[in-house]
Amino acid sequence: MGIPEKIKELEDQIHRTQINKATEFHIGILKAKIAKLKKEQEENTHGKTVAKGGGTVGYDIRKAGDATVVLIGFPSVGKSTLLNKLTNANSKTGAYQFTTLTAIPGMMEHRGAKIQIIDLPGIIKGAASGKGLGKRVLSVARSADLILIILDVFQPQHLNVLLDELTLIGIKINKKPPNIQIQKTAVGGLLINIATQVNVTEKLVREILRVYGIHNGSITIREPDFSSDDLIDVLSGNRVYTSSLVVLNKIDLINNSLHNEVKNKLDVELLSISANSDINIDQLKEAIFDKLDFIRIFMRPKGGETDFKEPLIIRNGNSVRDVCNKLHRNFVKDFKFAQIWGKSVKFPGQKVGLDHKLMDEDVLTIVKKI
Ligand SMILES: Nc1nc2c(ncn2[C@@H]2O[C@H](COP(=O)(O)OP(=O)(O)O)[C@@H](O)[C@H]2O)c(=O)[nH]1
Ligand SMILES: [Mg+2]
Repeated sequence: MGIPEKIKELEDQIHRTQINKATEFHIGILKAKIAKLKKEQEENTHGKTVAKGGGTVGYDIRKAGDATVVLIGFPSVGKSTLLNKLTNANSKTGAYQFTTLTAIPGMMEHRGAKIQIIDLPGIIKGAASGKGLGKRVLSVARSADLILIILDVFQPQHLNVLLDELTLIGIKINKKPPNIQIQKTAVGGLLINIATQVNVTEKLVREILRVYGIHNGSITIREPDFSSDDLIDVLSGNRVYTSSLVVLNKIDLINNSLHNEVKNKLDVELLSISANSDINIDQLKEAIFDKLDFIRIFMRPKGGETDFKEPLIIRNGNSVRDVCNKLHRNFVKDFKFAQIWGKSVKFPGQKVGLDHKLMDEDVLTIVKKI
């Protein structure tokens, strides 16, 4: 039996099983087996693509700017119109489906940050399993810092389809990676440490690890709402965790009461805009900027004056190393130490290393070896 058939059989087993407390254990293991097979399948097909023509999966777009945002939505919801509105790009728009057949990047400048925005061909139900250009489109989304989900006011029901497709390709929206640490060892059996009150039994954790061939090592789970799915995600190792923003477009075409009705039905945090009538475009720029969680760093050359005029824009959580990489490719190699004045240190001028995490408005001096 091939991998697809095995997956199908396990999925059928799940469908036949009633979901309740008594079957939780059984279903957890079935899910782990499916995820493991899918991972194998993914690795196989990837290997084949490379062997065939050295081609890459996804569109060959070079990341540029301080962060990358992708526009995801069904055909004709207004993605290209919006890209043209937000950036200097000129993406073809049209009242017919599939006007955009490739990925088109543009650059948006906002509050000193350069934000790359990528317009993608529309995706439809079944995209993750290869319908239309879906798989390639979604693989671009995997590398984005923020996903803008664009909806047409007349088709709000697309939201769930899009979320499902993103999940299927391994993109977890607005979720943090589960707090689970796994350390494999060669011998010694399994040490399972569940630090939080959870519903999953140690036995299930053990069995899921076994499906993934882990028989020795230690696992620490500190995830408050831990479920067996979280563990499977970590073991699959191919999930990405991305923030997203839902944008409702074409609100120029509806009245207030219909607008409210749509918003209530969707029941998610969203921003309503009109890409071609210029409604809430500035608010959207602001929302994108906020979601990307930028911080500003002021550089001070060694022994010189701080440049407060042109801050360096980085993401919250970035380290001195990230700044070095951004400034010059040799900076990490030549790095001796850094000094910081600001919120991320205990005293002004404190010396720090490459892994030190910066905070908004830190003043930073990088001292090189030579
Ligand atoms: N009324 C209205 N039409 C829009 C709006 N945004 C886009 N459109 C129109 O919707 C059609 C599809 O737009 P396009 O940007 O090509 O959609 P895409 O396929 O998602 O890239 C075009 O005819 C646009 O002019 C909007 O905010 N309001
Ligand atoms: Mg388009």
